[in-house]
Amino acid sequence: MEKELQRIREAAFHELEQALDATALNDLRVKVLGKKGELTAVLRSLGSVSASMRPRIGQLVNDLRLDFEKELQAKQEAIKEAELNSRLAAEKIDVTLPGRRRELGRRHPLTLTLDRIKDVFLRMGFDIEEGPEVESDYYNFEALNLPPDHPARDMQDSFYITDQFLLRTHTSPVQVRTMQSKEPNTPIRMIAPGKVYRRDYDATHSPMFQQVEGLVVGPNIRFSDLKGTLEMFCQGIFGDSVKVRFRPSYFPFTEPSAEVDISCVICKGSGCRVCKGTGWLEILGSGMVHPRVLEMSQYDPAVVSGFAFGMGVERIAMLLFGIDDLRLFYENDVRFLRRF
Ligand code: 2NL
Repeated sequence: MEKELQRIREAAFHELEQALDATALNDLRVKVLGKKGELTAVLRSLGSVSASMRPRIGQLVNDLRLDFEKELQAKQEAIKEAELNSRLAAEKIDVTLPGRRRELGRRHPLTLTLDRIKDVFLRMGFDIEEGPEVESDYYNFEALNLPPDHPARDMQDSFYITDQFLLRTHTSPVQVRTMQSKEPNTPIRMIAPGKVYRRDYDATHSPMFQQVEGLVVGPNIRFSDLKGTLEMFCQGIFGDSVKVRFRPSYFPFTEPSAEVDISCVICKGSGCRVCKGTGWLEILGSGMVHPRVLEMSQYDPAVVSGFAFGMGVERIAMLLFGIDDLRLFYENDVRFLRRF
């Protein structure tokens, strides 16, 4: 029996040394001291030991229990301390390390361009109006004097959502809504910037692009007002030395209509690849508001007249920054975006 106790003692202390964590220690405690443990088994078998030996064995069991408990507790504390130390080491922060550098963002070239366009018109006293991107057939086409069979209404060219609703193909409906929100014949001087949608995609067309349209209505608004305003606009964007010319054109919502060209910003008019040798670049469509368009929004063409215009923001940005592929604006390649 004494030998058996000696073996239990050696094994228990050996395993105690090997134990690496709290779980291993607890397993060992149960194995040695537990109700079904080794020491309990020895006490149970005390009956088979001679009465003279019993006190000695009992003493040995008690000594072993006390020694083991003491060591076990010491080891438990050591493990707890080691765990705490490793957690503190993991949480350690080197306050002398340099900070992480944050790269500054910058504005998108289309935002820069649109801000410049808005700024030029704000200086001329224009208001900025916005409206929904999902529009009804009525605001997008009908109120603009586009007959039901006009090719611009084709399902092939527009994103229809239902029979009567579509993604707006220009921002003109914002001008129509503005006229209809006012007392008839109230003077208006506004621009409508925003996203528009057409079913088109190549190097010079995107299914979503940005447009700025403008509308000026009031008593005695004449073609000379259109010319003066758009000339001021072109010089405000491209510089005072830019030349501006007006060419006859056609839009269903204006009569007469004119296309606006500027002298080529690349070759200054001598002819190059960008202006296809002509020395001129087309940048705006414009015209005097068609009497039918005024009437449909309760403005009386006998009392007021007006002019309107429209331009693509991407096209102006391409000319301002010398960009040759419109798709670059939407790819968000940081090497492109960093240039501005
Ligand atoms: C272009 C041509 C244009 C208009 C837009 C307009 C709006 C109303 C009444 C009359 Cl409410 N006209 N807008 C007029 C002429 C041309 O845009 O080339 N856009 C990119």
